[in-house]
Amino acid sequence: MEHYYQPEIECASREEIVAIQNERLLRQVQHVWNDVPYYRKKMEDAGVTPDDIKSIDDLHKLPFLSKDDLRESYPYGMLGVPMQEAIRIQSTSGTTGKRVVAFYNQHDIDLWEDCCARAIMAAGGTNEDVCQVSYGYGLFTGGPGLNGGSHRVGCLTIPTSSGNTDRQIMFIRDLNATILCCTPSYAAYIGECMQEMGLGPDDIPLKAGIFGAEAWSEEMRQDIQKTLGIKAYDIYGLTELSGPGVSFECSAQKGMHVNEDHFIAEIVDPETGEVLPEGSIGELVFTAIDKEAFPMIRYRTHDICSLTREKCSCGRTHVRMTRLMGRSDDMLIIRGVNVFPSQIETVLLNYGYPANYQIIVDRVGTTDSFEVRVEMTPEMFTDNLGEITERQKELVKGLNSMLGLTAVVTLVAPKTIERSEGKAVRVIDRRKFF
Ligand code: DLL
Repeated sequence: MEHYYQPEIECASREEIVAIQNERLLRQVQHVWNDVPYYRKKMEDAGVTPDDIKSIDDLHKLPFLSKDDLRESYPYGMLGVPMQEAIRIQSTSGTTGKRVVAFYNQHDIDLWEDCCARAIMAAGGTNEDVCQVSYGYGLFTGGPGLNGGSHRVGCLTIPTSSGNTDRQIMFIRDLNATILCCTPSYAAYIGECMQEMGLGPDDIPLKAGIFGAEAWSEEMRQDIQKTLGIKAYDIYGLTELSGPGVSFECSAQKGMHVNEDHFIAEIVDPETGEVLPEGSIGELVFTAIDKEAFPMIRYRTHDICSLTREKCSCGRTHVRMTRLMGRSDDMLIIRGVNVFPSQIETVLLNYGYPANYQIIVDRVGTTDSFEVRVEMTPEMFTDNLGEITERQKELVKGLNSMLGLTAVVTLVAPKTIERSEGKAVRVIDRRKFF
């Protein structure tokens, strides 16, 4: 049976959703015009006033916001409410060294937690469940977001945060955790540790996982589902728009429903910014139509995917985004070829390797060197060099047919690539330092 947190809105008709979006967009544009001088100036520069925005069809007239704008307006330039009303900040994990500080008032926290509650119920969660939140807590949005959602659903919530993997497994077993929330790479690592302890899927009570915050492939999903004996659901979000729960997967596991009563999604050409027709692959742009303290209008996410309005078997009517294919700024251009880490992961998993790998790109003279370092499974591990060379050749071929590029493949011993308790670091691009 499909569970919904707010069925009246999650399953609303297109007309109802558009009516909500029209009303909220107009209100939001007036709000930023009156209360956010930084964005008002952008509108004035673009020659747009609130009168020009009569419905969501006029959304494309509004100027984009980018990470550069957030840096420029840092720290308080995009704050949309009086200081007395703002109650929380969250901040990006800063893996790229560019911190974003986002603000919330109580209304924003409420809608964020509602979105996370929708995701938990879409993964089958109810107040009977025990939900272990193993995303980091603190400035990162993963822990606080899912924690709030879990409370709203009425799950017994275990706020373990990330790390201390033995304790994670102990709590899952002792407290009968049925839902696990963490990054997919950490879920895979928990699975690895369980295997080392001699524990299989039948030794733990988990039934579902809500995994996001980083790219992962369908093959990785299958692996995690098998090792932990669960159904694994994708969840997407970013700090600028509140955090996890901007979109989430349902029982169909075929893309993530965008919470359209709060966020309008567009797909644009990453180069030109032109809005692309439905079904095209491009950069996701979001407008938060209901958030007050940090009202993002047409925020460029750099995330690459496509949108579909095809009917979903779960009964939800909100538009779905596909699994992320990568980021326009994470996309590597190696010898002129566009490469997403997710493509490499797909090849590795297809050949039976674990998702523990690193992509190392460098510049040698005028050409790019491209190495993929891959861990072998304990079963593959051997000191027979001939066998290893054969395996490496096979992977070079597989990668070549996926990417049209020749890589140097280096197979390394099991457990030699550093594990992550949060977002995994897959790419080392040394070219940036020259
Ligand atoms: O990662 C929020 C989050 C927490 C999402 C927990 C899901 C679960 P940031 O640290 O601001 O926020 O990073 C946002 O992470 O633009 C994507 O590039 C990436 N990302 C988030 N979810 C997914 C996902 C959180 N499901 C950035 N698949 C986004 C792939 C994801 N990438």
